[in-house]
Amino acid sequence: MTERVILDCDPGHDDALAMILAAGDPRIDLVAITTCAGNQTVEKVTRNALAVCAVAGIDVPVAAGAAAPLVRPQMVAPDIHGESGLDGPVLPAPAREPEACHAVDLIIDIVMAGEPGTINLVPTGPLTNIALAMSKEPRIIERVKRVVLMGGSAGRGNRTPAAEFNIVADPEAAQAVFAGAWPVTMVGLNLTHQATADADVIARIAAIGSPLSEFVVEILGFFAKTYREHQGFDAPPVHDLCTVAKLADPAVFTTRDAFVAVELAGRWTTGMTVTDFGDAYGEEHNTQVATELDKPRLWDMTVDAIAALSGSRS
Ligand code: PIR
Ligand code: CA
Repeated sequence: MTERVILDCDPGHDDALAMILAAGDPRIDLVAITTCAGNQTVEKVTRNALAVCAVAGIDVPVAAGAAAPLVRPQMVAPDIHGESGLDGPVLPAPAREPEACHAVDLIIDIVMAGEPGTINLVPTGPLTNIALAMSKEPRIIERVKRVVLMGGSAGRGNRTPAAEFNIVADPEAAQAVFAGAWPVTMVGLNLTHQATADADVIARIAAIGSPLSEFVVEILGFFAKTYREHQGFDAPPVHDLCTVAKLADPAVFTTRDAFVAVELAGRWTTGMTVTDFGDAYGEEHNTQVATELDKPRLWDMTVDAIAALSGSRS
């Protein structure tokens, strides 16, 4: 059985890896890619998504979405992802045009046209498109199989001490998604900081020896540099990749149920994903929170996916 996925992303170095795994892993049926302003403007991240599709031979609809958060001013991340949002490799010309429709409408159409309980939403950027889709067509909430999102943290943040970028970039949207009556998996920094692309992994990818593997090595090279300079990491954590990996193989990380809410009114903590594994607030546990990563499993499937899209075997 394959998992049907709509990937809602803001590529983004780790988003690009998520796209590649979603397209290259036989256990995932990538139905569409939608984009949201986040790491860069929606124009830039949509262009980047199309460029990744061209390099990787990904042939699915790509629709551009929200250009700005629901209520707050826009926040981008050029320190980590560069001015283009995907600095490092030379980006090829897009091989296809974006869809004429808005990402929100594409999400609604696909979910409403599919059998109930068959479509997974995988957001790897701010949650603006997902929140807009929920309010425009609330019936998607009971039809979606699961939301597996990269965002938040059960511990510290990265944009601020309390908050992770994707959540603090549009906290009102994130709160709506966590509060929705659908199954949510939070793949937060407490998990994704375990998912580093170490030297051995980069050597395995390079050994595939294809234009795509070279592209991935260049992506990881740039990401490694900014993560070293700005976050003090020895190797870059490939956050977004972990969401798709979970749907390909649930054994890739463990989860614990918790109540998660997004702080919307904090003086210093806005965008924090307050995670109650116990019963401190007396609230029903609404989220499966990612906890322990099986890192070899993550990289084995990722190397295999890159090799599969390269037309060779690893
Ligand atoms: C990564 C991101 C944004 C800011 C930093 N410092 C690092 C992007 C990644 O694409 C990922 O989806 C998420 N946001 C991690 O915070
Ligand atoms: Ca992202």
